[in-house]
Amino acid sequence: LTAEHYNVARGSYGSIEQSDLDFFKSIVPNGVVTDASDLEMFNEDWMHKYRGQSKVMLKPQNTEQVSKIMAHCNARKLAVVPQGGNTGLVGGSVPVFDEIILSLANMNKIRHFDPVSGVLTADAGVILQNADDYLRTQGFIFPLDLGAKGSCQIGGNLATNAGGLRLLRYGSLHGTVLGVEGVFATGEVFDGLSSLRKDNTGYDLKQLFIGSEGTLGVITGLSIICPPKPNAVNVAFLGLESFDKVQEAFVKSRSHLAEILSSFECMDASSLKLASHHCSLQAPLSDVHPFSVLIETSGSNSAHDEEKLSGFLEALMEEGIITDGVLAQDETQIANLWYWREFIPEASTKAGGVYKYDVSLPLPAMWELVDATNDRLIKQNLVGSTDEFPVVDTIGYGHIGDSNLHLNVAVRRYDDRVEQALEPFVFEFVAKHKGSVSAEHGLGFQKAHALHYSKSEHMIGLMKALKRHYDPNLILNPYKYLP
Ligand code: FAD
Ligand code: 2HG
Ligand code: ZN
Repeated sequence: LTAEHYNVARGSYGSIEQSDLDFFKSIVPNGVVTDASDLEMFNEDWMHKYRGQSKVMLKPQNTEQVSKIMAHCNARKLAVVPQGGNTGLVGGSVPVFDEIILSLANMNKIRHFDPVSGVLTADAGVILQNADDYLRTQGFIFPLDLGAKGSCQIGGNLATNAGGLRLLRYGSLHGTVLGVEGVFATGEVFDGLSSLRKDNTGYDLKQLFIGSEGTLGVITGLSIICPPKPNAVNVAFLGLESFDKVQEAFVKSRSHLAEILSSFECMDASSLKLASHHCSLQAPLSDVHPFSVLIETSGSNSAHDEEKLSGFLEALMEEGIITDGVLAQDETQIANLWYWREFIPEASTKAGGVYKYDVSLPLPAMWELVDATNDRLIKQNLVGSTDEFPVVDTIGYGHIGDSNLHLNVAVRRYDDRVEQALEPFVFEFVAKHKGSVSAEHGLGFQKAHALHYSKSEHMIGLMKALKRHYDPNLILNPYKYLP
């Protein structure tokens, strides 16, 4: 879908001229991409939902080049969209019109690692998997993990303030990131690569970059505190009959497993069925239960952790909280169990497209939203197994430990009737429960207009003032984030 579809008008930005291209080539001789076929995949988002028409992508190799590019774009009022791995799920990483794509892909070096403090300093364009692989060779791990780790970049993770699969254990990037190096829209360099754990000297300005989705500045480097690699990791996959039982299991897991609990993920039967439809692996349990939960523990003593986890599972079984369950016996089984959870986002796109909602809600209201959405789509005669119906299925899954639900409506094609059935219905439900319309994926293009469901006019006014201060010509990631 392009901008016309959404009735958005191009802002009064400059258009790229030959003199701009000459300037860019003088700054990044091998990093100016103008070939239309080379640009195609960077103009389209991961869901194949949003498509821009950028004619130029720039690939700087260092912060100084980014600074020169931004200063030029600011002077010429050329709009810019920073792009990492382009795995974002809210249409934030692709141009809406002809914005210049500023790719961080060539800024991909690990700069420094301190094995005493566990602080990693790296370029923003390092792929998350590469950062984690490197850290593992040093006996550490990256404190964030998510399904897109093979393509997303750590700078993109900061820009979206990604939450991921182990936030309940390692906390949010607002806590683990110790320093940011960035470039504001004007070209001014923000030299904030601290590696101090404690630093109460003044406003914590680096936080401006975390979760601002490239609307205030471009992240070029970061330092982050990383936890030691756990010696023992165990994973269990459980079948449960209701969401009430999921909540009981969660409460108990926190008290019984306590410090070794590292993940508590949940998916409903429709999610698993959709995944199994597109995957040849054998399902973890013989039946598909109304709810499945994946529990992971990470600790330092394998025998101790195994004993704790199996004792916990026995107790859940005896108390009738779980109906069935399996405990992975080796690394391959652990990977297979995780696959069932991590594959769901991809499976959700396979029929043709997907409408994604990523919300924070009080736990008891979570599956009320999934059921209400499903009922609504059925009542409006939009769901069916044949081609005349746009909707294939409505699925719910997510990070129970963080009260974060992913509501996905898998469709054969994008259809305005579906979007109208979903919005503002989903947002109003979330607002009624004082939740958040964007828990971890951000606002991007998709949810900029929905910010007021979670934030007051006063808050939005303050955000706009901040935006005007750091990006006076509004050239960074326009049409996104703020209404
Ligand atoms: P992009 O998609 O390229 O960009 C995302 C946004 O950040 C854009 O607005 C872009 O302009 C901006 N940006 C990117 N790099 C920079 C930079 N260096 N400086 C300034 N702005 C920048 N998210 C979660 O929170 N938890 C999950 O569990 C999770 N799982 C996912 C699983 C899959 C299969 C997929 C496809 C996505 C998932 N995501 C998840 C979404 C998540 O936002 C991204 O995967 C990731 O954080 C984005 O990184 P990226 O490098 O791809 O950024
Ligand atoms: C996940 O938790 C990601 O798997 C993606 O945040 C969720 O695709 C989604 O809706
Ligand atoms: Zn998620």
